[in-house]
Amino acid sequence: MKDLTPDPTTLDPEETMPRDRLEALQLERLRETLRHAYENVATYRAKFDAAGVAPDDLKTLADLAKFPFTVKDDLRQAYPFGMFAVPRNRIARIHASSGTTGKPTVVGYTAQDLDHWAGLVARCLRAAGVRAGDMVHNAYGYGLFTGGLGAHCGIEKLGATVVPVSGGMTARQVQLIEDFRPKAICVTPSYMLNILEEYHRQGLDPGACPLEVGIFGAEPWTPAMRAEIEEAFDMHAVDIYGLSEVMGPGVAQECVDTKDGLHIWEDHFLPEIVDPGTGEVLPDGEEGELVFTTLTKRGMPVIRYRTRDLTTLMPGTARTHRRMAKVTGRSDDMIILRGVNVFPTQVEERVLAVKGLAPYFQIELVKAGNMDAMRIHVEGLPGADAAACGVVLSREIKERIGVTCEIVLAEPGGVERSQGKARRVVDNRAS
Ligand code: DLL
Repeated sequence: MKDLTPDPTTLDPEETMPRDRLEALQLERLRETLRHAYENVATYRAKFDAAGVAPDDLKTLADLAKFPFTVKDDLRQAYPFGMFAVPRNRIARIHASSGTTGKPTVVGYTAQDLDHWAGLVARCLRAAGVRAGDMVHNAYGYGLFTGGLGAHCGIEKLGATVVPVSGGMTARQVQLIEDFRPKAICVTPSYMLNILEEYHRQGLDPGACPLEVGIFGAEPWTPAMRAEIEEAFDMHAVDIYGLSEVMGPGVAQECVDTKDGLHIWEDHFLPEIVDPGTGEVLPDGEEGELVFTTLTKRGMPVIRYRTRDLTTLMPGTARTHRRMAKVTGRSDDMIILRGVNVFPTQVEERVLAVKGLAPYFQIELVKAGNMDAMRIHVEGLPGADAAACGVVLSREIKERIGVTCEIVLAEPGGVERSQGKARRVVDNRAS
């Protein structure tokens, strides 16, 4: 793999700002954001009033802990535009996340918000080793999902060439990669495995593909998955994180030269880690739920937004901004099986560790009498003894995760393939 370390002189000055200056900037922006939200959004005004706090009560960054949290349900209650902090006609673009039930969560951006967003995604791409003039294949879905357009505008902002492919039509994705010869790809890691399978199907060598780096996000993925992709394609695989409520892709990015967690762009987003049960703020280094306050968004600022994503904050390395560890999972995706907490990422690690199993899996939850049970659907690789691999997987899961599960071996191609964000868990307990 090539050394893609960016030229340090091309970084934004904010990326390497000394901590004291960064924190002074955060405080100034935070004060302004609290005022803007309180004065223009009924939900924030009501919440602050009920908690007995006002924007002027914030004297230090630590004072943020006095302010109430915002949760997804607050955004749903305000559907569609109640969280906007500027008149509707100043909103330049709307995105929405589908949500599994009920109404989508709507987010809005002013022209300036869009400009910041593009600049931050450009920053992410540069940290991943992409430079002006490089070509980037963008396979994140276009539309209301923030992935496609979010990455698109960042690629353009960096001065790179964007190929706006969107998701799906995997055979065509491979053809375009082979014919256009992009240096980088933006896509979910699970869909990259689909692309890998298509390379094999077409009899092409993925190791000889033109890609040098993949910017993978929108779902949790493990170091084992990084190794799988890097080895198969002979390319770097780095992590990009974000969520629509806070902006979209580009809230945090892993640097290609260190691959040691994701730098959160702290000049625009203030992270906290809280105990998911009590809401108490936890010190850096402890795992908990990630909470974000935006520092520059005007269209739809969010104050102490509970992401449900579980991670740990760590000091900066390649940048002065703090890092977050790879997301373990969402608290809503946690499976509790006979008292043991299980995340799909733990299953992913175990499936990828068994040589002879294909890197696809799906977890099915079922009822066995009164108890919940977990089935794991997997496939053997061509020529492997799938049954023996299944026995190894079941033993590994028992030993390393501490739960008993049933392994269901599917025919090659039998496990559902990701079309974007992988559906890792199917809950059939009610049926
Ligand atoms: O998934 C934004 C995005 C697009 C990020 C493309 C990166 C690349 P939502 O659809 O609102 O936005 O989903 C946000 O996806 O709260 C996490 O649970 C999960 N997620 C996003 N990035 C990562 C990541 C986009 N790198 C939700 N690792 C978040 C783990 C991630 N989970």
